[in-house]
Amino acid sequence: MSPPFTLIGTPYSTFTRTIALGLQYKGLKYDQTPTTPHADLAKSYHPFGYLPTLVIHEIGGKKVDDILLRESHAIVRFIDRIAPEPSLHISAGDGGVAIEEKMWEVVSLLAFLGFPTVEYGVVKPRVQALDDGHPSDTEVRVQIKEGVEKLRRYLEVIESLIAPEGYAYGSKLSWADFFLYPLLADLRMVPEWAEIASPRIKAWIGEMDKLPAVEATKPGTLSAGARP
Ligand SMILES: N[C@@H](CCC(=O)N[C@@H](CS)C(=O)NCC(=O)O)C(=O)O
Repeated sequence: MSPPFTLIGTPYSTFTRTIALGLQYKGLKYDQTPTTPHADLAKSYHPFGYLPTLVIHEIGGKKVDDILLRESHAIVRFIDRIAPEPSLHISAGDGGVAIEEKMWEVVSLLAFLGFPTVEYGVVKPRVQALDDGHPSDTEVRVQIKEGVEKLRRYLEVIESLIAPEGYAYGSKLSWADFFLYPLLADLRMVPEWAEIASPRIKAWIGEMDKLPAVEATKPGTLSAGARP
């Protein structure tokens, strides 16, 4: 029997991995169709060729005409509705926050600013240079200097918004962790990680690494040595 969902997107894509982490964590069965952004396949699922799209074949055991759900926030809402447990939400007090919506504040900062700051500012140019053998290490450091500083400040802000230990909200795993993990797992693969990642961020990623969902979604990612 084929699974009720198909996740469209290369495992290398950070947003795709966020959704894969959620599906895995909640025990939802899915196939994954790898594609890079803006490839014909991606465009056939997403009106702007972005990743991911979740193709819904079945809801609650009932077959439906395939529904294409795009945009990670919409997909997360769907996943939460059909599989509320185990919850990836927080409650007031978790990680010291006053209200539960603080998790969505961080998710939004990660989704809208995290990708350009981590990936375009640092990881992609650095990986390209490592793969091509040029520009040299010295040259690439100059090229991404501004991006590295921006990322350092960005991560300081994120760190100021999360709990001092454990997951982003202490003992409560949440969507914030699943939006942050793919970005920082990529960052860990480049030399800038050692300069930028604070002890808190390193401890956080160490906790995340222990999750079976993290292990299950690793193949095909930069941290597994893959390329898109
Ligand atoms: N708003 C989208 C953003 C998704 C996104 O940026 N995905 C990346 C891959 S990880 C992408 O498709 N990028 C293509 C581009 O930036 O042109 C969402 O939340 O799903």
